[in-house]
Amino acid sequence: PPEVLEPGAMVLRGFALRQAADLLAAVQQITSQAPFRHLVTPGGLRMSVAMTNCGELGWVSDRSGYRYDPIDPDSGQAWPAMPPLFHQLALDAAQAAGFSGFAPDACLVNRYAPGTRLSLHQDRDEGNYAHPIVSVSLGIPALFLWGGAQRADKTRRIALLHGDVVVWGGPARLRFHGVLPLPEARHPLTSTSRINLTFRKAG
Ligand code: MD5
Ligand code: FE
Repeated sequence: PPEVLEPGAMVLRGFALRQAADLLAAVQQITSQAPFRHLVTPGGLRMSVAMTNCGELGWVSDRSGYRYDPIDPDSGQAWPAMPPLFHQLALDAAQAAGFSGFAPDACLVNRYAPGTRLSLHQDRDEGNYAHPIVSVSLGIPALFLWGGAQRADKTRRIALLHGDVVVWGGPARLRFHGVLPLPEARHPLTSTSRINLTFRKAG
C-alpha cells in the first residue's frame, strides 16, 4: 500500500523493482551519449551530485542560473530521448498516487557516490507546479530529508531504497528537501552508487 507522507506525497515501496535492471541498462545507454557531469551553481560551487538528463528538456545549472534546456551544453546536441520504459514507469507511478495523465518531458538522472549529498532546496524551475514530480531510487539506499514550506522548518528522514518510487504533488510539491551524505556500501547493480531518476513536466 502506498505510504502517504502528507497529502500529495506518496512513497511506492518497490514500485520499480521489477524494471530496475532495465532502467540501469538504459541509464548506461544515456550516459554514453550524455556523460554524467558536475554542474556549477550560480554561486560558483561545484555540485557533488553528478548529473545528466534524457527527454525533450534537461535541467542544467551554470554561473548564469538554473534552467531547463533542450540542448546538452557539453555536446551542443539534444539530450538522449526518454526511453519508453522510463515514460511508462513515471506515468504508472503518478497514476498509482492519484495523478492521471502525467506526461514528463524531462528526466534528470542524479548519481551519488559515497559522501555525496544534496543540500536542502525546493524544485522551482518548472513552468507549472500543478504537475507532480516522480522520483525513482536505484542502488545504495539513501536518507532523504523532507522538510516544510520554509527552509527552517523541521525535517523528517525517510529511507529510500532500491526500487522505491516517490510521487510529490499537490501541496507537497514545493517542500524543502535534500539527501544526506551517501554511506559507503555495495549494491550488485550499481556498485557503490545511488542513481535517482527524477521525472518532470518542465515545459
Ligand atoms: C534525489 N532529487 O533523491 C532527489 C529526488 C533533485 C532532487 O531533489 O532536485 O534533483 S526528487 C525529490 C523531490 C522533488 C520534488 C519535490 C520534492 C522532492 N519535495 O517536495 O519534497 O536525487
Ligand atoms: Fe529537488
